[in-house]
Amino acid sequence: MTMLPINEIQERSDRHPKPSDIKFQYGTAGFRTLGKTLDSVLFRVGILAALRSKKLDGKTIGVMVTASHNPEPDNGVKLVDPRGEMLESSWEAHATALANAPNSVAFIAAVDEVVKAAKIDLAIPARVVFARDTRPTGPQLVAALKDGLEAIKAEYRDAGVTTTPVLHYLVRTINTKGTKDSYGEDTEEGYLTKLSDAFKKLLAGKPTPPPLLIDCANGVGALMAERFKAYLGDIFNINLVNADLHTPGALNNSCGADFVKVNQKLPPSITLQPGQRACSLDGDADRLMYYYADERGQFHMLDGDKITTLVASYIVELVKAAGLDEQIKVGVIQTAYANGSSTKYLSGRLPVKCVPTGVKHLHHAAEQYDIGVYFEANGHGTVLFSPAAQELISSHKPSTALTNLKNIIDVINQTVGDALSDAFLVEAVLAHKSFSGVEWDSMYCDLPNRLVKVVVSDRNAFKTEDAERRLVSPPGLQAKVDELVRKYEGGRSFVRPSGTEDVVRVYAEAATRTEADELAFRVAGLVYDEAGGDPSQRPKEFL
Ligand code: 16G
Ligand code: MG
Repeated sequence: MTMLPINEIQERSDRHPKPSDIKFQYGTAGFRTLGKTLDSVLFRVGILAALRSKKLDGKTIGVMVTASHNPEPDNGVKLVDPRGEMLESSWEAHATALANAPNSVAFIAAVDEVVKAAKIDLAIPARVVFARDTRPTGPQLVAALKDGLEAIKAEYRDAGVTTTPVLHYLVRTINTKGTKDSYGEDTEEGYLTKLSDAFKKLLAGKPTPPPLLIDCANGVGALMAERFKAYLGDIFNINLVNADLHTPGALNNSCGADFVKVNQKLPPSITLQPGQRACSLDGDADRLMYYYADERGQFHMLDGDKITTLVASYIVELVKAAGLDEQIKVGVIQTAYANGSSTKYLSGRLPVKCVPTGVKHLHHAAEQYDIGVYFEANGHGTVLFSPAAQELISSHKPSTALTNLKNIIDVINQTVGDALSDAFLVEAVLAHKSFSGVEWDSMYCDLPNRLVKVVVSDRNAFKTEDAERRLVSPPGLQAKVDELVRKYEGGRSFVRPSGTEDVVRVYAEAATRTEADELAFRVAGLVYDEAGGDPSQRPKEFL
C-alpha cells in the first residue's frame, strides 16, 4: 500500500508555519484574506489539490491564486474541479480542516483523515495546473504552493500569470484532450484562437462595431486583453485603460467592475464621449460591467442583469430561427440581487430560477437547462449548453441561425464567467441586433437600488431561506423587515450574511432613488440593533 511521504511533508510543512491567531475558512471564493498571512494555506492547498486529483483518478485539478476585485494587499486561492467548475462543496470542509491544523503534526493527521474519509488511493498519480494574478504577494504564495505539490510528489504545470477564466479553460481542455468532449487546445494560445475566431465569424458581414474602451482594473485582464489585440486584427478595436501593472496599490483602486457596480458611476479615470460604450473588468477578469454615455453625456450602467437579458433574448431568437425551439429549452438563473425589473421582464418570456449567491449555485442550476444563461448582477456569468443541446446543434440542418448559434457557443467560455469572452459575446449580439447601448438599455428600466453593509459581531447569527430572500434567524427580524418594506411602493429588501467578508449585506430597491436609499438604511438599522452593535457607534445614516 502506498503511504503518504510523511517525512517529506513534515519537513517542508515546518517551513510554512500556520499563524496561530488566524482561523481560515474556505468560503464562496476559496480562501481569501491578507496575502501576507496565506503562506501556510498555499502549502496546504498544494497537498489538498493533489489529494483531490488522486481521488478523481489522476484528473488535473486547477489552483488559482487571486483575490479578484479585493484590494491589492489581499490574496486568495481556490481549487478548480476537472470540468473547470468550482470545487465540490463537500471538499470545502476538508480544505478548512487542513488550513487550520495548528502545526505540522496536526496537519499530517488531518491529511490522513481526509485520505480515509474520502477513501483515496495514494498510489494514483496527482496532476495540478496553477496560475496567479498580478498581486505582489503572488510569486511567494505560488512558491509555497509548489512546495506542497512537491512534498506530495504531484505532477504540476505552472500556467504563469493569467486570468481566472483562462485557468478554468486550461483545466477543462487538459482533462478532455483527445476525447469526444475536447474543449479546445490546452494552451493560452488555444484559448485566444478559439474565442477570437468565433468572434470574427460572428462579426463577418456586419458593420465594424465602434472601438471598445476596456477598463482593466489595473489587473491581469490587461495582459490578456493586450494579447487578444493581435488575434482580433482590424475587425474589432479595443482601447485599454487602467492597464497599469506596475504602480503599487493601483489594482482595483477606483476602477474595475466592482467599483462601477457598487458606486453606480464611472471610474474617475474615464471620460466617455456622448454615445460611447465601455466596460470594466475586475482584478482577475471574471466579472464584466458595461456602461455608456447618452447624448447628454449622462452615465448609464449595463450590469449582469442587462447582459442576461440581451444574451438570453438573442439565443432564444436563434434557437427559434434554427427550428429547434421544440427540442431546446432556454432558462435563466439569477440571485436575489437581480434587479426586480429584469426578473419581471425575463419571467414573462422564459423560465427564471433564483438561487443563493455564488457562482457554484448558479452554475449547477444552469446545468439543469438545455441552455442555461446565468449572470449575477455584479457581472459574473456565462451560458451553458448541455451536451445533448450541443449535439443537436451540431447535427441539425444548416442555416444562418444555426451557424450563428455554433459560433456563439465557441465565443463563450462555458467553464466559468469570463469578462473578455462575455464582452465579445455582448458585442456580437449588439452587432447582430443593430443595437446601440441606448437600445440595449431600453429593454427594461432598472428599479433604483441600494446595497449597504453592516458590521456585526457575528454574521453566523444570520441564516436565510428561499434563495437568501428571507431571514430565518435571528428570529423575528424578517417580520420587522417585511413591515418596513410594506411602507414603500414596489419595495423589496433582503438581508444576508456575506460569504467573503465579516459583514451582513442589506439590499433594497424601490420606486425612487430616495426611497431605495431610505429603505436600505432603515433595514440596515434594524440589523444593527438586532446584532447588538454599540448604540454610540450606530452609523448616522441608519436613520
Ligand atoms: C464571490 C463569488 C461571487 C459572489 C460574491 C458574493 C465566486 C467565484 N465568486 O466573489 O459569485 O457574488 O462572492 O460575495 O463564486 P458576498 O457573499 O461577500 O456578498
Ligand atoms: Mg473576480
